[in-house]
Amino acid sequence: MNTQKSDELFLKAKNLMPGGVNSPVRAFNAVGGTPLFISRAKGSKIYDVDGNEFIDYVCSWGPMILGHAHEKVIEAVQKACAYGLSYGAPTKKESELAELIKECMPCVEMLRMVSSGTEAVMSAVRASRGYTGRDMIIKFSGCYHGHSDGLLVKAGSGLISNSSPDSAGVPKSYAQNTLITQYNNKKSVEELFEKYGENIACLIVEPVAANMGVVPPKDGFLSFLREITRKNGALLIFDEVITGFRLSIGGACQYYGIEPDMVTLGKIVGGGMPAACYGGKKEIMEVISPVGKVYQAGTLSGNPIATTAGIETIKILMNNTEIYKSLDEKAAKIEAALSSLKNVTVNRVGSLLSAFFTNEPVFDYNSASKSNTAEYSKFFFHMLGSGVYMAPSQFEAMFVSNAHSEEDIEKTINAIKSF
Ligand code: HOZ
Repeated sequence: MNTQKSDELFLKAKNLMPGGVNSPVRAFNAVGGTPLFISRAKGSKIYDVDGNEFIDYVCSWGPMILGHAHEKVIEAVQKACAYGLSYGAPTKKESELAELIKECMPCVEMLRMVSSGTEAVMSAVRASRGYTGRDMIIKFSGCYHGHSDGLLVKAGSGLISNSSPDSAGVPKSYAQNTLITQYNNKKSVEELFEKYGENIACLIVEPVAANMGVVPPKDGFLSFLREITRKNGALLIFDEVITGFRLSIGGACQYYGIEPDMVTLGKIVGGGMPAACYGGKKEIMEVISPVGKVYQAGTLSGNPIATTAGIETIKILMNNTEIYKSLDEKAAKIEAALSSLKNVTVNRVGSLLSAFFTNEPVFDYNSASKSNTAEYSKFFFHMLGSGVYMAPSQFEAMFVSNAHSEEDIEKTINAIKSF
């Protein structure tokens, strides 16, 4: 495969941006090699600057559920651009988008638009603290909730409360209020509530973990989280940046039939453009300024172009919910092919899936970490060479879109089987 132009652009970019990229995983460090520089995308395909074509299973890390450059979305965005790109003032469209989200996710009685998933989670956590008057939060090892200081925290050894920063530049004091526990492990959650229950503002969880590879919740785990948070007066926050509008029109809340107190949604509410939101019960959301005392603001929040793309995308999904069945069927075929590989464990929920290069079950961060990342890297380059673009890391998800054709799926399956 000729990658000369990508290689040249990467050399130049490395002098301009840390690692040549604007988000670390794009640098291909986890698989080695040089990242492809993308020039365009349409439907199920993504094209690099050297003219190579790939079937895309990154889908901009999820939101391109309808495929790239969907005609209706692009048409609406182009029309909206003519009316101005940003006002920093309220628009009718913000309420239109909020109403659509509310209709799909009834637990979201009120919401606030922001620009990224990181911002949504950071603000939701602040709201939970403002609402409960408590400082501590619980997160799970391996669940990723963006890069705000209090969430870039890892478990320390020994004491269960001994968390530490997971990035240079995060003060130890920020880590102190973030309690880390194990995904799918009820006992570890109970221990934290027993010890710190009165100080815990919220428990935040990816209802299907998708940032340590895809790790589904065990039966009853999410309802257990619902019960224990309620019992202890803490808020349950579902981080649906990845699962929202992907597992079902009502996200993981609908898929698993659980009603969290708050939800965070990302990129998909902007149809892939920079938009995100957090929302929940009205009583909780009314702690946010200017009604309440929790401050949060942003010029680009509710940006008219991103809002337009979000409205169009969500409307198409709402009017065509059979898409979810078809996504599930396509992903199941890929799952079956991946499962035929030796020493591979496949986890899948709907159109989200991961092939872990380990023959042991993967149910939390420790079990995911046992994967053979060198083998994943070989697999990644084999797929790339076969015209299939997957996440350049063992610990990211594979996303199937409505634009993936039967032919795309067949080609993907053949590429998997020839590994
Ligand atoms: N780790 C992010 C996805 N889970 C990467 C986003 C990006 O590089 O665009």
